[in-house]
Amino acid sequence: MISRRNFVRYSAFGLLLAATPKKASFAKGSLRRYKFVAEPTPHPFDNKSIATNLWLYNRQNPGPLITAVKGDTVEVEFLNNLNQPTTIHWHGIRNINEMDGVPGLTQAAIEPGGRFLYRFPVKDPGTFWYHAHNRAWEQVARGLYGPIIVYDSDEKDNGRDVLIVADDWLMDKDEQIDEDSFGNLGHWSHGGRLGNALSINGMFGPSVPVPSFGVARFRFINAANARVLEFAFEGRHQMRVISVDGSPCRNFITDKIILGPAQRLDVEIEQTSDLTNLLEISTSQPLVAAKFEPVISISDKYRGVSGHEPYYNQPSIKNAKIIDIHMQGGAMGNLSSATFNGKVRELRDLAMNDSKIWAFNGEIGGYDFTIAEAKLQDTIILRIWNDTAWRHTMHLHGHHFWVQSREFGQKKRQLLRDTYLMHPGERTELIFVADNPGLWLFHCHMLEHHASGMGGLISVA
Ligand SMILES: [Cu+2]
Repeated sequence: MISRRNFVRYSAFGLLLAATPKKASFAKGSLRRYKFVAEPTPHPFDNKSIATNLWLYNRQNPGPLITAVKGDTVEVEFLNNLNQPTTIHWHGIRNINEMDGVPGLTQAAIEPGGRFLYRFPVKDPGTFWYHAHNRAWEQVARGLYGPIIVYDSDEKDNGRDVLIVADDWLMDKDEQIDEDSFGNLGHWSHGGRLGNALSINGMFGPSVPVPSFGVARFRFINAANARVLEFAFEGRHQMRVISVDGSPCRNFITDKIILGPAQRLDVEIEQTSDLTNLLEISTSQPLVAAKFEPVISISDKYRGVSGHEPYYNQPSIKNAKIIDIHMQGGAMGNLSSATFNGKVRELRDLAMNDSKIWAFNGEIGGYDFTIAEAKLQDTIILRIWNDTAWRHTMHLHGHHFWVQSREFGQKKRQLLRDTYLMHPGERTELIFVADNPGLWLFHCHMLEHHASGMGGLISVA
């Protein structure tokens, strides 16, 4: 297991990041146009080390920030200048199916040199992100992702939004992406490909500008392949969680947050003048993830999200359709054989010959594996048992689900999410109204787990 997190060298370099987006003051229903090019790009993570060869959108890590207002349409003219096919998935956006960016399911993969026009409405205000979805375990690990902020119609950024995009990189001794570890079965059968370097907004240990006083809203995004991150403000300042995965939640106070891969959390801090460092505390050795750089805010006005509601309330489950999902597999698991392409085979054989390690209900998942067939407007309960020795972040495309979250300590919290961090042995129910027609993926967002069998389809017709 690689747990070296060589953070000493990531001391602050005083590099200011453009952490806050440009003022958003466009009218409701605007067309928000972007042009993205994916291409190999050398990227300096700090101003000491040599550049690392990454694959990036528009030569940036994170990729360009997309901002929009609820009700807008986002358009991204995309060119693939990589040497392998790719697609872009707009994570957490309740998208139209053919814009969801899943290769071989909602569109053909975009070949090298190929173009694709993504165009879709954004219906929900909140913090979202986008990332490559072909060979995601490699393409995301090489840097292909970026943030999306959708404002509510009565909101705008006034310099009090602080974006924190966190990633976990596995680097070799030459400060390059550790390519030898791609496809490593040890990683795939354990907790995924864990890194040894933590970036915030594309930098190791950067200075992040925050308003010098008053309230601020921090938008956290975990872009890591597999690492579950935990953050606290040095001095254990209290924060108010106001939104999860782009859905306003019943606010709660905490002094630390947990974020599985692909999850987002928005928190408010009452008084930014108290802030010094952002700490990552998931290991026994807390790391300084970023230092805060006070800047004079352009405004002392701040409008919170109190009064904002999730896009739907928890539905009645009286006539719900229950789908049982028994998750098995991985190292130290109890799965000895599973069905793959219609044939029952030993797990050892599947692992060695096909890199398949995880199963739902005894079947290795894939794009031809249907978990559930729903009719439009059905209420669905995914009754899941994580019968493995590992955590998993279960992500549903095209919908958000209600869950009694056990992610934040003892108290259960009723949350509307698109990605849920499940603990080993946990049984839970993900409840949603199937109101978006199409074929949608349901999969673990530890990207190596998905590639090795932990995923399937929910059809909504
Ligand atoms: Cu998983």
